[in-house]
Amino acid sequence: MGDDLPEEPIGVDAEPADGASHRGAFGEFGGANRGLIDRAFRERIVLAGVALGREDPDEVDASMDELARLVDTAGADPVARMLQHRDAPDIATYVGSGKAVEIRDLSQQHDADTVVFDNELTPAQQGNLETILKRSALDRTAVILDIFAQNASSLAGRTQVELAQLRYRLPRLRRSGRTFSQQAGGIGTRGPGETQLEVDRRRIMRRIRKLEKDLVGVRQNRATQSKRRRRTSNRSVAIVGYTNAGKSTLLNRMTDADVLVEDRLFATLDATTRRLELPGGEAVFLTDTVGFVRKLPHQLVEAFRTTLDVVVDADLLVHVVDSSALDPFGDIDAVRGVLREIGAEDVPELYAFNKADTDPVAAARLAAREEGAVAVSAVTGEGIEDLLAAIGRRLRSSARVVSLVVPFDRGDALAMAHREGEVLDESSDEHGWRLRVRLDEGSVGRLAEFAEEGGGPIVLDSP
Ligand SMILES: Nc1nc2c(ncn2[C@@H]2O[C@H](COP(=O)(O)OP(=O)(O)OP(=O)(O)O)[C@@H](O)[C@H]2O)c(=O)[nH]1
Ligand SMILES: [Mg+2]
Repeated sequence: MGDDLPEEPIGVDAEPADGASHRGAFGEFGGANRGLIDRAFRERIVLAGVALGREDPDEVDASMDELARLVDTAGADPVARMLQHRDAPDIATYVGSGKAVEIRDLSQQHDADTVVFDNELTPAQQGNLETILKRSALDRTAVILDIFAQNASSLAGRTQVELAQLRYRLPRLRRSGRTFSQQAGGIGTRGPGETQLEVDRRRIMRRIRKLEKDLVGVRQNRATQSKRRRRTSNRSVAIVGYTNAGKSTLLNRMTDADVLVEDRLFATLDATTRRLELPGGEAVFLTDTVGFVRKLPHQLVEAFRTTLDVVVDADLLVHVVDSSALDPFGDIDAVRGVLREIGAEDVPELYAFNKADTDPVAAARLAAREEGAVAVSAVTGEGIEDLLAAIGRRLRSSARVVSLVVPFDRGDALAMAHREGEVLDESSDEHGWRLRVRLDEGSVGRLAEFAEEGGGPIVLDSP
């Protein structure tokens, strides 16, 4: 057993702190087997947002629309929304306290169990709001975590989601004042005079440490796999984009991958890699991975580092955009924001404006605006040949990531690698300095003698 928690769900039976009798269980964390939301019935949810200072009203609207989709995906019904304009958030309650009372009345009118805020709430704000609203107050982060928890299927995916959930829960323990298990801890964990809260907190911290340790192992395995791939001369292309843009459909269309496609946010949480042959005969590794949204919670991005490594290390990103979306440029900005956050902003990017079958004019117009972009339909196959050709062209002209081993007496070569390339990773062992560097073809040629020799089997990620 070691550090493992017992399997019983966490906090399901606890009464709401204020004793209010609402049906909603949305807001309760249920551990690995249970999401945030009670799907025994569709909870009714009021959406609340704050437009701060000079925020663009269209963007605020787009963000609220997206929140409505997120709530729907999580399995609940958005029944009303309320927006407040403020210069700055209220420290205690995010919205003004008068507004909070209005939101309570609106929730009563609509018989809503829960209010979801479009902005990240501090644990204190969440607690204060629940006291005023007399029902659960959640934020966007909690909803996204809930969807992720429902969709995670692989071990790595589940581990990453649980880690993000627990990190979210930890500072919120005090607020709830709820005991999350009568049998917490067991022998040896409950010292004299120790409160349930401390026991809960210690258990969660122990579990977090265990998950972090597991992820280090997963990450090392992935790194070994990607290193083996890199030893073949095949280059690595990652499909990125807004959730539901058609990334998995595109991977399936271009390779024989059999990745789950669904009209649902965050259908994919794991990375799947397949070999793809370009028209010139050159082979590349193509990877499909998790999609992004606006205001993707930082702790989730942090927790998904393992899955997102492949994006950071790619030679080229194919950025898939749903051309029939309401605000494709807002989607693009959201994706670029996450790419910056994970340190992938310098990886060359090729736009694929997808779903051209639904709106060919919009797709063509969007593709015309971005250098080298292609309009495609992953469903009909239209434009795919152009996309393959574009990938080949971009790879030939762009920098690639290579592994170098530079002997200690070749400081000049080390300096050259730093000067001409972007060093992603540097360490040393008995053979010399080991680097992973992004270099253009000219520099690859100049440093060719230091390229790491390789062999070994190529291991593909399991689907
Ligand atoms: N009409 C049309 N629908 C498409 C196209 N590509 C994908 N779709 C649909 O869009 C929805 C989402 O497709 P996915 O491939 O699952 O999208 P994704 O980007 O992988 O989404 P996540 O994994 O959830 O982030 C599905 O209903 C697809 O059938 C396309 O070219 N045309
Ligand atoms: Mg997908």
